[in-house]
Amino acid sequence: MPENQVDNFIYLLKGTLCTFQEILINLNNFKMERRKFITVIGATALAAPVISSIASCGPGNETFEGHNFPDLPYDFNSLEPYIDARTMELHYSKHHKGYFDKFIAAVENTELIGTPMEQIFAGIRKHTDAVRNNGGGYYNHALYWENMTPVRMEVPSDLKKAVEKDFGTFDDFRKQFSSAAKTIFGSGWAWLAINDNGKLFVTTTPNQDNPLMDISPDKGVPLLTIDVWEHAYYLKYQNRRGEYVDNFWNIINWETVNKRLEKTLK
Ligand code: MN3
Repeated sequence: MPENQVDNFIYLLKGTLCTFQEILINLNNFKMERRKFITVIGATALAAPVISSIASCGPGNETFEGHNFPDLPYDFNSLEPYIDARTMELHYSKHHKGYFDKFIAAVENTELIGTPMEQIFAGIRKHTDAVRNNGGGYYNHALYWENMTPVRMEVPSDLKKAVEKDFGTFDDFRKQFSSAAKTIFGSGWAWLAINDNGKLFVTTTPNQDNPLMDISPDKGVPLLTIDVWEHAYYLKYQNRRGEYVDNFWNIINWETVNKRLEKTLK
C-alpha cells in the first residue's frame, strides 16, 4: 500500500490513460500544486484543477493559479504548407513550453504566481529579466497560436471597418504590418494593437516584449501578432523571412482578432 498521500495520489492515477512515467513527469512539473494538494487534500476547489491537469497528461492544460500552458488549437501539420509540422512541433513543445516552465519557475513562491499576465506586464519594469522574457514568451506564443487557423477566413465587417478607420484601407494596414514584421532587426514580434483611445496601430517589440508592457514605447492591447524569431520559420524558409510573413496572411484567424477587438471595446 502507498505510504503517504503523494504515493496514494500517484497510485490512484495509475488507472488513467497516462503511463506511470508521464504521471511522474507531470507531478514534477506541478511541484507547487502538489504541495497545495497535500496541504488541502480534500478541498475540492483546489484539488479539481490539479487532477484535471494531471489527468490530461499531454502538452497543454497545465495550470498554476491562472497561468496555464495552452493547448495548441490544431495539429502540428494543420498550417502546412505555410508553416511546416516540424517547426510547429518544436516551436510549441520546446520553445513555448520552455518559456512557460521558466516563467513558472521565476514566479513560483512569489505573489506573481496568482497575478494575471496583463497586470504583471503593466508593471514589468519592477520585475526581473526572467519574468519579463519568459512571461512575454509564454503569453505572446499563446496569442500567436490562437490568431492562426488552418481554415481560410474572411475579415469580419466590423473589424474591417475599424482597420479602415485607422489605416485608410485594409491593404494599407496589410502593407504596414508586413513591412514592420519583415524589418524587425533581430528577434521580435510585430503587432496590431489598440490603444487607450481606441485607435488601432501597428508596432513591433524586440525579444519577447509586447505592447502590454510598461516599458513598451507603443502601449496597447494586442489584437494580432506574428513571431519573427528565426525559430518560427527557419526550417522551411531559412533566411526568407519575407516569404514567411507573406504566407502568414493565408492562416490568420480573423474571428479571434475580431473577438479581441470586441473585448477591448466592451
Ligand atoms: Mn517563438
